[in-house]
Amino acid sequence: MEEIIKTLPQHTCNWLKGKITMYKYQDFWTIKHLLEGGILAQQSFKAEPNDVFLCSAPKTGTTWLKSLAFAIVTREKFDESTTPLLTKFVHECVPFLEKSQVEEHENNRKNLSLPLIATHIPYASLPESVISSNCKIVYIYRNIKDVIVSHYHFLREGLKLPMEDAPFEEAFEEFCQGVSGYGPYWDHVLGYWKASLERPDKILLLKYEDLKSEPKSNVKRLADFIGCPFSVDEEKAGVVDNIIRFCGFENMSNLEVNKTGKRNGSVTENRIYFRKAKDGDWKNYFTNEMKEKIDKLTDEKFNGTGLLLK
Ligand code: PAP
Repeated sequence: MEEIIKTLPQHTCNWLKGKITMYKYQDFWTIKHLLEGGILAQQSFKAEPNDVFLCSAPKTGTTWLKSLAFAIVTREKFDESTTPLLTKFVHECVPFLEKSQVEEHENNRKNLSLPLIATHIPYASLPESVISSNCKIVYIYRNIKDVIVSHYHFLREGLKLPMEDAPFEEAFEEFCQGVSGYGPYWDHVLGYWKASLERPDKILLLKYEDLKSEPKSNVKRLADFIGCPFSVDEEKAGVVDNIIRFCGFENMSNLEVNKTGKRNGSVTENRIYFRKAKDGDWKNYFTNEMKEKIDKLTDEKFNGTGLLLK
């Protein structure tokens, strides 16, 4: 592993006081321990046809998608007063491919019959078995400007750097150059988007903003797609509405585990995954020049796709 990593292009993030170095592997950037986990997964992870992959670039709605999918697939086992989401951080309820061991997936499959696995790995670099097993993939993406702001705060807060010590303009420039978690972000979205056109029955694309504006139809789409559709009786009984409310930002960000907890063996506080969840927060950070620059870049990359990231 060290041998592979040594040969890769590196970038040290100056705006983070040099405390984070990213490595470029197979056309995407990430930090060392996630890269190691990703390479191990590429070498040894065996997907099964019933697995459901929850894929995303960082800060695009991963935590939300995981809670919704977890609540949907476990709804017969748990209700709102017994769900593990009450006491366990979402990212521990749904295993993360790059961080977990093969045994963890096997235990989850056996004990909870949980088919969910999350990853940030771009489509082209997924372990080969994810494609060959023909398992389902849900991909969430979000307005690039809000992703940039969310990404900025997440890295900064993870290192406990105050805003005055972490210049946003530099973070912005770096993101524009493609150096962001699993970036370039455009390529991440395009990879899953193209795959969804080729395999529409296996890959569902959801947009963060759509999930917000029309939660019910999108949550039902998600449930249908992952093979756990809501029955008419469930809908009448308010099960869909309850899942939307429970997994909503207001409720999740106020659960004790998400306010004060930390992940096992991690110094990162769970609360940094729940910041504002506001559409258009970028307006508080971007200058006109920044807006024009990112819009132009996005237009160039997405020309002809019909995808809207702005
Ligand atoms: P990750 O990829 O590191 O797991 P991810 O969950 O994708 O992070 O992104 C976090 C963003 O989702 C935060 O956005 P913000 O910085 O603009 O506030 C976070 O607030 C938002 N978020 C977390 N949970 C929810 C939720 N239940 N509903 C809506 N947005 C959420």
